[in-house]
Amino acid sequence: MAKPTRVTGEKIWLDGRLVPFADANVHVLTHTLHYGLGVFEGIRCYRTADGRSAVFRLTEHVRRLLDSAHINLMQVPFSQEALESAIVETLRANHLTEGYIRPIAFIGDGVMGLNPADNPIRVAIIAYPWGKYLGEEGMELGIRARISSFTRHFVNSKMTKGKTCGDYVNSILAKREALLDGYDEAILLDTNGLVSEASGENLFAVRGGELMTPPLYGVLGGLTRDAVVRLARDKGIPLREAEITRDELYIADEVFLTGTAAEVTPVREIDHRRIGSGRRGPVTRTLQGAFFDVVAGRERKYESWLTYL
Ligand code: PPE
Repeated sequence: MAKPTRVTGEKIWLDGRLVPFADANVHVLTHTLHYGLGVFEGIRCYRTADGRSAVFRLTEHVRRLLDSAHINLMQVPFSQEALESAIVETLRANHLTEGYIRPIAFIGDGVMGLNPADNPIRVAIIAYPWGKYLGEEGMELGIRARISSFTRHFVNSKMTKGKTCGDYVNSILAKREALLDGYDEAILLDTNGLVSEASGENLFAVRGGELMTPPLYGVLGGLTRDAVVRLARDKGIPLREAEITRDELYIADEVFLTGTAAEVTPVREIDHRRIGSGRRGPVTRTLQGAFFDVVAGRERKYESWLTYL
């Protein structure tokens, strides 16, 4: 399991300007703090093979942030272009050549109550180093997961295409339960009892050389998921969106998770059942390798996914 490290840095972008790290504070009446209506993103910047640095799928992440805001009736007072530049500016201001970027749009203070009325929509961008989300060792050996006792929100509760702050209470309950029980990660079932996603990652399973992943309607449209789908197609690996039961995971040859933070992480065990050979399988290894080639700028075909600093 990766040990959590305290986030520090030099500057944070807040409402249009860079401020010293220690000054990026908000009032306790911040509406989002009380009710959880805010939206965020997770983006990674990588050192590329030629020694430069590039943000992975910047445009699409900012687009998803604005989509999340739109779903939640929040009007972000910055354009797509302004936010993209602000992210690059924040990385530079923190002298980061590699790291994680967390933009968040939230509702500021003013009135209380469930109607946030004219409270300001505020935006912060934080950038900081973040290593392997599920541990260095997990990337190669695979992690241990449990099926959560918590159910993923029903699609008409969650608004699955939004990355909404409050939705993550469900993920935190699942994650902490898993950690307290000695696992690395939680996999959540939906209200029909079918596999949806992990606490902060999409999920893929492999059986008989075929790749399966739960349909988009019930899960976040992960940009890493999308990258893996395309890379699988390039490699001629058959893939289908499928309704997956928990026991189909138990008998899968391979299971892996995808996410900006988790990248491509193999799962070696679920609920004390060994998955396949109990270590990173060949399909996972191929797709993980292909993913790291893309983010390192070693794949011409996907150059357009990289925004160089
Ligand atoms: N599902 C969920 C619920 C989710 O939170 C993420 C990202 C994904 C799927 C994968 O999406 P993408 O990053 O576009 O491939 N989770 C973010 C938050 C992690 C955190 O602990 O904070 C992330 O990976 O940045």
